[in-house]
Amino acid sequence: MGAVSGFHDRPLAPDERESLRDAFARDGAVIVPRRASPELIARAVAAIDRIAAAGEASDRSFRADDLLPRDPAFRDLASIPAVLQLVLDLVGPTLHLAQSTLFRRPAVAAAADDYRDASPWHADGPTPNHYPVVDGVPALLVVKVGIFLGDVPDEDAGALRVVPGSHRRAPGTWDLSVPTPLMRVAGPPRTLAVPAGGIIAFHNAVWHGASSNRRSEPRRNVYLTYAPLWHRAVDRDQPRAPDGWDAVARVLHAGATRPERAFFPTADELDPFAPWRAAPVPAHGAR
Ligand SMILES: O=C(O)CCC(=O)C(=O)O
Repeated sequence: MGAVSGFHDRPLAPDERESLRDAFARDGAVIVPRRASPELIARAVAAIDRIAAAGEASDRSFRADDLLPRDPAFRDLASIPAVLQLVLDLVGPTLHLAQSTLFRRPAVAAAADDYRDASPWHADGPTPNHYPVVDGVPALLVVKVGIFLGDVPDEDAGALRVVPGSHRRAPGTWDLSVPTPLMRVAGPPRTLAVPAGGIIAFHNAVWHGASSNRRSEPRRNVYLTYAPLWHRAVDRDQPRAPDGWDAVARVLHAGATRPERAFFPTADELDPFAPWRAAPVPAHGAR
């Protein structure tokens, strides 16, 4: 999970693209060899502090979603060429942000009872059904990109930790009944230390977590979840069809309903198209 060389405006060279793709396939997480410049970091930090101060007491850990409308700095962070190159290589030719989230995590005891103070080990995606399993392994549906706006050298600073290779284990092989399920998953965790502006990309199925920040400086970062266009947004409402539209028109208008945690349309919601479809929609996990 290699070294960082250069700021965010420098695209990846072809050999960097290839080695990142290989490392991502093997480990399920990579450090992108670019970082946000000090100028972009300063703007993003100012935006996060402003939003956090308006939203909650500053000694609490803080989270906000749907970032792009909130500040141009978030739009710049979401448009980093190296990240777009990597995500397009991994996810396919169309993209949107299914979710964007900021964290501001100060080191205070007051935050210790707050889930945002730390993130327990987990894999991302719909709960409890998970993303589909294809050929025995969880499909790559989204790539989550964490951009850290200060130095995060170790666990004391709240560094992201991953279990490399855990994205290649199907949900049925996870043992959630033990206190440290990761130990039954794939292998030992790895701490991803990054410099200020550092960028980490990871697979939806890779096990990850982060400990509390025990340093004096808050850990500020954003997580950007890049997904194919058909994947639903998780942090903002789908458009709603007016009452009275028929089922086909409602689905065409981006979904008739938005059940809680609906990451993609369910088979039920696609039913209106059944009469015109050549073959039934396969169930999740089916070949
Ligand atoms: O706290 C963190 O940095 C990790 C956040 C996380 O695991 C998540 O958003 O899925």
